[in-house]
Amino acid sequence: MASRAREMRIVETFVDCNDVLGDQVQLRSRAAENGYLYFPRLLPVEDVLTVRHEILQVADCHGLLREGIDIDKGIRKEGVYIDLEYDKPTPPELKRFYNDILSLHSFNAFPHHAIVMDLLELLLAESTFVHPRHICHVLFPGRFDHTTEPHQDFHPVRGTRDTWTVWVPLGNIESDLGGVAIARGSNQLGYLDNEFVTSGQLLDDKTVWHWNPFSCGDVLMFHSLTIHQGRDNVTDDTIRLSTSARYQAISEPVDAAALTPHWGWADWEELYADWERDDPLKYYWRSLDLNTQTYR
Ligand SMILES: O=C(O)CCC(=O)C(=O)O
Repeated sequence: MASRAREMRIVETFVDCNDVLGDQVQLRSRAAENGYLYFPRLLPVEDVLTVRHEILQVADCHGLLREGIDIDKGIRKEGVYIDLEYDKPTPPELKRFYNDILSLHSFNAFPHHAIVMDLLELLLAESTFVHPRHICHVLFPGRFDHTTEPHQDFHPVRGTRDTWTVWVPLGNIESDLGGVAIARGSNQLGYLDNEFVTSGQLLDDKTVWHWNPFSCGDVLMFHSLTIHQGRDNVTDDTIRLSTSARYQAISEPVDAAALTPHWGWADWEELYADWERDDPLKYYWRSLDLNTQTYR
């Protein structure tokens, strides 16, 4: 199975930004230069592992994990995978599995982590809005045609260009699990034709990619114009889990689609079915004065 990711000839490690964590000027300067900010071990490991555990419990309930092994290891049942079938109807079992993840309270609360919100507020210097469309990335081993191809998030996300994606590995991601790589400085190229980005035509062998294995607690955030791609999961049997959420200044335009659940296989009412009736996380964006636009 061919990978959808572009081959990376030049790979350098991410620039560690923990040294400028509270410094708005330096954060903005690194962000403008590289298109991303990387903070190793920023989040408490236990906060990340709680979300990981609950997602793996869902995977276990759906019969995806190998029996007799600690579920937290994320080992798939032999030969089993669940993902989109291109050019075919979406398997109903994938919809049920993914909607069960999107229903988790911990999963929905995670992007609001105070450490991440404080960081974004400093960077954006405004009240920050986190899109409720939180995404869980589940990559099964050997499913190389499901490795995320190079793209700019502005293409699917729209709204303001000054939107940041916060990508968090749910657990350690060693080299063979892959993770996400950044085309360094690609944010400076502006908004590009998506077809040329995904096909790799705009990238060449001189593109400098930043990537390294991730540890649990790491946070990688990148601008909406920054080209990034997944790396293949070449393990024999381990599922790669990560999350991504998008942040912007509350006064900037936001696409109405960003207020809906990812993939649209369920609506919020269905996803909230087992939550407390008056949970403040439910529909939290409805009480905010958003600049909502419809782009399609
Ligand atoms: O986790 C991945 O494999 C890809 C993540 C990604 O492309 C994104 O968050 O925009």
